[in-house]
Amino acid sequence: MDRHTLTSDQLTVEVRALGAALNRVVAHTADGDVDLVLGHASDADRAAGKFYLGELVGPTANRIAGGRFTLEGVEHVIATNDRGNTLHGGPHGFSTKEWTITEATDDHVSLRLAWSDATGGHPGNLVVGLTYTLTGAELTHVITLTTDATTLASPCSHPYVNLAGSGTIADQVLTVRASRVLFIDDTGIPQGDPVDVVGTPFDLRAGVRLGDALASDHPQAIAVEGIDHAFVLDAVGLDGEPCAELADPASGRRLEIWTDQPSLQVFTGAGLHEVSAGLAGPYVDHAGVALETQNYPNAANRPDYPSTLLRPGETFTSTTRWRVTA
Ligand code: FUC
Repeated sequence: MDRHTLTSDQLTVEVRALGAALNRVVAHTADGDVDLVLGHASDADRAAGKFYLGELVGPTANRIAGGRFTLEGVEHVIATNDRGNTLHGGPHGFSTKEWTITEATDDHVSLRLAWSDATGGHPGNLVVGLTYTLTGAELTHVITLTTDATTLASPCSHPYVNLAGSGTIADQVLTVRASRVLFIDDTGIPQGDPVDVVGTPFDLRAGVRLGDALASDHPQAIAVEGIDHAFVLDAVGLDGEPCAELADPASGRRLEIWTDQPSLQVFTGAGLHEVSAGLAGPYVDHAGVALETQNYPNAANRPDYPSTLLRPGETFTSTTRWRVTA
């Protein structure tokens, strides 16, 4: 089975075995069906792509500086794939694999991947599980990971959202409950301590029109054509205030997100025009905003960040919940 589709009155959700990708989220609205996430028309396009549309990336989401880290006194050098760094698990990461769909019902789909990195040098034989559950207008995903040797575990789902269903996200309003952000060097690696967002274009706590963030003349925004940064979440947890909310004022559609992860990487989609075979044809730059619930980037090399270490006998888990109002 290469895919499975979940349905409720409010949403239709398609998950692909290749990359365990959330390939489609369709809202059933009064105006008809609207695609809320970016996806690929075919798995051939997905295999050729480099934007990780909806994929489950890992073992470590985001970047590991220089592809190097030390675990229990042993230095590991793993394959790199992004300006000298390892991005989203490297060239042979979870998202490049065909996962096995182990359970498929009307309201949930579970996938499993046994992964090791014979050529890339990553430690451990890992077993990853992912379950998407659809309940009405809520879509929850749970990731689990175990290992037989001390390793790094910080996988995440990499969906790009566009509540308008087409065009860019410029007129959509993003709220992120984070009073600190990680500023980055010119290869995307966080530098220094988390920075207070007050007085910067990265203060998203009261909601910001994404077009304004794209047009910002802040050096951190210019460098990535908008936002490609990890926000240190104030609101962590699966209840209470959502950590983030995206709203499309024109249609009234909204997405709220809760997570148990400590940060949210926001990527406003510079370069997406390279995806020529999206669900509905070619995408344009900023066709979606990636909202990635994960640990801090490069935590493997930063003892001051929450640890991504995983030992045999332990189970990593990560849960994220979406609620769509359409
Ligand atoms: C996000 C970004 C990266 C990269 C990738 C496709 O996770 O942090 O910069 O472009 O998506």
